[in-house]
Amino acid sequence: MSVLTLGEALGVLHTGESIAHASHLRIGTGGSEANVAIGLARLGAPVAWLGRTGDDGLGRRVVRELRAEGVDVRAVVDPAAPTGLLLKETDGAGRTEVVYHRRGSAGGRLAPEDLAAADGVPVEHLHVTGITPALSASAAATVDAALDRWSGVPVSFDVNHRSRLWSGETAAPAYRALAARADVVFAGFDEALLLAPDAADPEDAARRIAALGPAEVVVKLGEDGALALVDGEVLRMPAVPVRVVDTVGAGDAFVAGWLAERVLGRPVEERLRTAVRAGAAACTHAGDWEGLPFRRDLEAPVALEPV
Ligand code: CKP
Ligand code: MG
Repeated sequence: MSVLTLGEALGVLHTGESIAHASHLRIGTGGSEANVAIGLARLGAPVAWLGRTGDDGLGRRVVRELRAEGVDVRAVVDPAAPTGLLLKETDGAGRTEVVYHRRGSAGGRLAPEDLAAADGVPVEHLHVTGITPALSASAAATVDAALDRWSGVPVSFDVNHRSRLWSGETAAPAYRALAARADVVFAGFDEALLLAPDAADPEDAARRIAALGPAEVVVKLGEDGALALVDGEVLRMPAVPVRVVDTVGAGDAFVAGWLAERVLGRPVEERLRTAVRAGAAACTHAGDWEGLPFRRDLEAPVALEPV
């Protein structure tokens, strides 16, 4: 049995300084759903990732890295478009600026027929994000087709609003529709407000989102930790303070932590604890996924010592 996640994986070029003056870039890979897949694999949850890549070096790198991390890769190679790219510059205080070069990319050309690449995967849970429907009409249709195809399995939806891809106003109805079909919704408070604009605070937002359908709503509050509403019960968890190198990928790590414990049948408190710790661990690395914890990292609090 396996989690299936689908979306666009990208090449990542990053620098610890302003890109206007940097002379060197480090190369890596990213893409929210691919990051979540790696996080799940590292925490011992079987997982498959499905997406389109270009017939190019970046695409081969994405596939190789995911495979090396233990993800069952179901890549559709698109000879007519390149693998997308993002540039990431980070200042000394961990503030990160992201620029996409993904318009017309292979990942954004994801189409419903690509779902056949998942044939044979024993899907027990489907994970999607709000990034995929922002990429193109066919990518949006693929998310809907996946929800139809695996309609019997639990679905998680990470809002992951990207204002560089679409406005909150345009995205909100799509997010509400996905939340209504999901069993688990993940959102930052700002994202939760796109789903529940009248919410007074994170708990109120979670309750309003739960009223759309999902039994589990998890609101990520950054330095203030996280709040989970599961079957009407609220649980809060403080953040783990760490030396922040780069927060990109922290949300995906959090999601992977929650989902790993969920599919392994662990209780709500354990899901939230692993999620918070995974999110913190991810902040200590410059790469989008390299800081994702293995089980032993969660058991060794020294790796996450407060600064
Ligand atoms: O919400 P997160 O910071 O965890 O997401 C990071 C990823 O897919 C990153 O790897 C990037 O490629 C993206 O989100 C994106 O499309 O922005
Ligand atoms: Mg996120």
